[in-house]
Amino acid sequence: MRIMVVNPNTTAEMTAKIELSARAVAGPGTRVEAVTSSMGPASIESHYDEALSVPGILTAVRAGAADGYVIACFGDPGLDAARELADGPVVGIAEAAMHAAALLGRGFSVVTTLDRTRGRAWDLAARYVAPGVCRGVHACDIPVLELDRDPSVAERVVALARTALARDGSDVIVLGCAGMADLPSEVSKRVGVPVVDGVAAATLLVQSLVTLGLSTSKRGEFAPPIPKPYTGALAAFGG
Ligand code: 2AL
Repeated sequence: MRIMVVNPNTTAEMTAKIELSARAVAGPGTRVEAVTSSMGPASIESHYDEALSVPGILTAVRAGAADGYVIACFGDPGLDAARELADGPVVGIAEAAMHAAALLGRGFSVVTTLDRTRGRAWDLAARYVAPGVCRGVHACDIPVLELDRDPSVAERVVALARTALARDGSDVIVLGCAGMADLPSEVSKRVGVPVVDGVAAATLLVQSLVTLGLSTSKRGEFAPPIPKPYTGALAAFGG
């Protein structure tokens, strides 16, 4: 099977990290193709970035012709719209990580990038897990593109994870950015609890759904969008 992992930001170095994480867990019969969005912000760390990342994500999904799709940004941008477009299942990394974390303990804490991204993470937790399961969302105050450049990242994530576990009384850590996809083993070893990277979790969820022959229901809400003219810069998205 072919799984397309879409990096919704336009930074190819981050796509390479995402690809490694997805390939490390994919089964022998699974081809992982990681793609960098062709338009939009270099990193996604505001509602504005997130909104403007969606056309690039939908372009990639429309062109993808894969068996299933991962949206590899922790805000799960464009997830519902991608479900309307794609034939195969589509899973977001926050969605996958939070569902997986809920299977591993009574409660989890999210460790994310900038403080301003915490609201979106809380909104997604309210959608994906029962009240009280997400116990806290903590920001390490490292911008997304610094995750690759700052040598102190692992140290800071470990320190914040320890604080989060103690303060929230949680059992599991969820990494709140695709740019942290290289960290779960080291952080888990050092803090002593399961640490979930959403890129790996979403890749295996999509692989499982495809293996089960399951995909998004097209009965109602997620039916293909109604064709209509789009104007201006979005004219190509009309039908
Ligand atoms: C992210 C992410 O996963 N990719 C990106 O560009 N921004 N999430 C985040 N919380 O900063």
